[in-house]
Amino acid sequence: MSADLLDRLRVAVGPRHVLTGDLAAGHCRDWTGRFVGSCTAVVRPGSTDEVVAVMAACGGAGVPVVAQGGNTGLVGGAVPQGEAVVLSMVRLDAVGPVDPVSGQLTAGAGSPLARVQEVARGAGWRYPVDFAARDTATIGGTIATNAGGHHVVRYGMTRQHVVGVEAVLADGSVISRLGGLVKDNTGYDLAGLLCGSEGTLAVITAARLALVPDVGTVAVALVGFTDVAAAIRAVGGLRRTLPGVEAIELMCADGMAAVGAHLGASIPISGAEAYLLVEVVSTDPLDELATLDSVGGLVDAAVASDAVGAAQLWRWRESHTEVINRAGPHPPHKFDVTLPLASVAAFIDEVRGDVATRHPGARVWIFGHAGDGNLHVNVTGPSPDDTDIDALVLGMVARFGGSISAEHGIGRAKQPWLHLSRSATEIAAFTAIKAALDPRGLLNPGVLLPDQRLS
Ligand code: 2HG
Ligand code: ZN
Repeated sequence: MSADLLDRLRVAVGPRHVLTGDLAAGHCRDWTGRFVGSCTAVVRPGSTDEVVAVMAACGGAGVPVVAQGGNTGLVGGAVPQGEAVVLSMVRLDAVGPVDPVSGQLTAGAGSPLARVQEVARGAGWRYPVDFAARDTATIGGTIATNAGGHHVVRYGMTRQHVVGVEAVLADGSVISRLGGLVKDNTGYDLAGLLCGSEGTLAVITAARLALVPDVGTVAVALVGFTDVAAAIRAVGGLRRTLPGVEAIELMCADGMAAVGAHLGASIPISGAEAYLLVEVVSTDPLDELATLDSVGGLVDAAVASDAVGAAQLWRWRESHTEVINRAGPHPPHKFDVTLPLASVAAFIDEVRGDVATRHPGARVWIFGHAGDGNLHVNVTGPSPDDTDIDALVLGMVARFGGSISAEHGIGRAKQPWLHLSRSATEIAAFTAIKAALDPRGLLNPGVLLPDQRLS
């Protein structure tokens, strides 16, 4: 079967774009190294027609297809298993042009996020979805996970910016809605459905994206607080008093110390137990940030209003993922969760306490997007397959009324825990949608929902 399928794949995309063996290995593990799988081959289609041909070949052989963008996801959602074929989207990377009238552009699924941001800026617009993996993460991946990032507090998640998509369905047919109509209430919103579907319903090949005007200048403040509770209490006031606020990010003292050691730099302010990184974009961002003086629990603040200084302050936030991944002894267990904002401080106390009791050698790292109540709880120490730690943290999130995934998706990491955030009726509806669009269960099986071929 495999040799025959490989032949068909070579015909579909050209022999140079069918990778096997060592060349495919890097596509079979996630960025953290926690999730490792296997595949028959990695194929790199160069057009939507080639994606269709790959789907036909894999469908004919009954082999699963796993779409993969930059492979920067953090829940194992793009890690193939068994004999799956990885559909690497990186060659579908055409971006633009920007339509100056509507402020929209069309991007291929494999376009790096940073490239889309750059093309938008070059035309006086911005694509506001942004996060540290911007150079590698692809537009298709950000849509498949409904990515969030730093600017959600002002601009919302990826779904808010997707006007339409082109996608190949499991049977090889193509849906295409790239005309850019903002108002279009003609039935089910298929683009919206594919946002956050994690490659389980269709393969996204391109998207029409809505941009926002690139106006104002940026200023960033690193603000130190006496403790996490004070930092979280400040969030509502910051949103009310800073009309141009674009990001309110949380960091803790232990994470900042580890980042400082990694960067070989001293934290720009001292004496704080918790930090908020606050970004403002407006006509006079420094004037807005002057109001910080009156915030309760504030210890000190460092402000940057030029691009270099702002980037330096952002390094303190954006380096967390890399530093934690190196902390060892194993890749971290990553819990991207949302809590009701009022419960964030109590949750952090309890999760640190319970992990210390049940896993004495483990370290808990917490940072995230305070403006959205989105915490990135990382635990290092437990081995990759230790599910007790997953049960502990995610169970606690559910008890606090939170969600077990804020912005990374469910993937493989949280598939067994979906019931903590979704009712049996909701999961039944998900299963019915999956069965309707992918009746043979060949699209990313085992991600988000159980592998239906096994039931
Ligand atoms: C971020 O906000 C990303 O930096 C990664 O969502 C979070 O590494 C993480 O846990
Ligand atoms: Zn994040």
